Amino acid sequence: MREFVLLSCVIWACVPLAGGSVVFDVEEENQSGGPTDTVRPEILLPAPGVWTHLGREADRRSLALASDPGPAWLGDVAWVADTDALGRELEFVGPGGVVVDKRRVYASAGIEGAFHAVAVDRETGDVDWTTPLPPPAYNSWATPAIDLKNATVLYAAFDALIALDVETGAQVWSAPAQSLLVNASPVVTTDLGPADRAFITNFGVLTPPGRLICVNVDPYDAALNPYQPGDVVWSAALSQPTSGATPTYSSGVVYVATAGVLQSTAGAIQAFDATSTGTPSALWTISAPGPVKQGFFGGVTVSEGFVFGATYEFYGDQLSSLLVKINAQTGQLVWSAPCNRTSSIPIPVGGGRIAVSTGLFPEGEDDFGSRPSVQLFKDHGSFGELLWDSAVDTWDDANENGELDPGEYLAIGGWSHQPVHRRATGEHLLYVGTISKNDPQSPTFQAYDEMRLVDLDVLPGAPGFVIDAATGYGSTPAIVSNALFSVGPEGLTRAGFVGSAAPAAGTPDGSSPESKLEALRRRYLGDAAGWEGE
Ligand SMILES: [Ca+2]
Ligand SMILES: [Ca+2]
Repeated sequence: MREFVLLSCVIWACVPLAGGSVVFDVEEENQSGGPTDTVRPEILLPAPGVWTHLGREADRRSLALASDPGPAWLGDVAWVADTDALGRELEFVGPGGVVVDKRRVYASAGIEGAFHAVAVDRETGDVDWTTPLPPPAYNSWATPAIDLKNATVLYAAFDALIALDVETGAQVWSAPAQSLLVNASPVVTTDLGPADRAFITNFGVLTPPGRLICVNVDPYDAALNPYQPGDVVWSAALSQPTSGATPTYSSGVVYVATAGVLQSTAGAIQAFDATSTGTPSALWTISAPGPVKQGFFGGVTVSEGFVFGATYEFYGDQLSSLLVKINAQTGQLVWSAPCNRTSSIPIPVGGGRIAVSTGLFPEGEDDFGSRPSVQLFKDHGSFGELLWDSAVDTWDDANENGELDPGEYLAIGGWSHQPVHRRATGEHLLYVGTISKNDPQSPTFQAYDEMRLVDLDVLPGAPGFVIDAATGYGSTPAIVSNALFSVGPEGLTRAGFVGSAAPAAGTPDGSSPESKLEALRRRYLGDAAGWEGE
């Protein structure tokens, strides 16, 4: 079913339808036993306490800082939002992520069969407003984006990018995307002064390929920004067909990864000048390398001058696809390494390592040769090396058939999921969900239903790798302060108590060493005081 969805997206033509302050994060010593990395500055997130994009920020690094650590225990569920103010059931869009500002969580849900934007109070779980939107094309699970400066939340819905007022849900503007929008999540800039922009790619198969759409989001200024909010400033043809091509932005440049045509034309990564007022040519274009024609079905991240992306290859096993590292300035390939198929965005996790959420379960009679896993890679500068695969490295072939069967390995991650890296001194942790296996009819569109916090400095299978686990939610999380927000089968869940509702930290009795979880919980709860309502 899932393969059909992507294949149909790629092969068969579909009817065209309708600046914040810079702070520095000092990378701590490599904890993995490899060579110690030099201390280097990173441009970091402009504001704690908000999560404005898929992958948190416009550069989509999926990084939660020590000041935004997430919940102490994944089982500390503060609330589950499952009905609107009228008591109508909310059917949240399955694998999609959510975004969070200081007041609300923004998500997408069906209400009585109609697609809606939904805003939920982040402290109480009450639904503040709902706004009907055009239906998602091909069950798109795009994540919205928040334009903090203009107080709007942007939804990629059917064939338009739609901006809603964060306070009321009223439509502020709608920009035509010239074709359908499928699984691509919008990005919005905050560092272009009077001329900030939002970007989205449309869905394009065969001919014509998809397009990158540039939309003005700032107020009209005759001299500095002669566009109304919602005006399309330009749209540029991409070099290859697109499906799920989430744009990423960093330092004036927009990056897009495209799918190509299955097995015949490689996908590509392209960079465009985000400040252009005329239709720009690509600053550079690089095709996915290798003899097998690989394609990108998700986004990329930009970190320390490099672009990381990963392909989804339709055939083969845990190493059928490619993780690539590209020089963001020149577009030159630095290295590529075999990885498991995914549309997830690779996550630089410190110590010169990159984590990727990958794979899927067999569906009914179809075994795609891939299993859900987190793969961790080491960036050696000129080449990349797979350090471990959480499925393969926890596998006990109990029935001795040479296959990774259910129950024989730890199942975490999935191709349609964006984990979150939680970094603090001496710690490299990952919040990661597990792709659903509960509905064999349409698992592609189901919410993930397990969430774990794992320690990337421990080998999978070794004691302490899984620090904590919870069931009931698990789709792409957003983390602010001491809370984690994630969609699950029952609704939108907040893990992490609100303010004074947090229980006192447990006190180790001294009879046994304090567990890592207990230590984390004690520190998080101590650190978390006063975060809510900042
Ligand atoms: Ca602006
Ligand atoms: Ca087996």
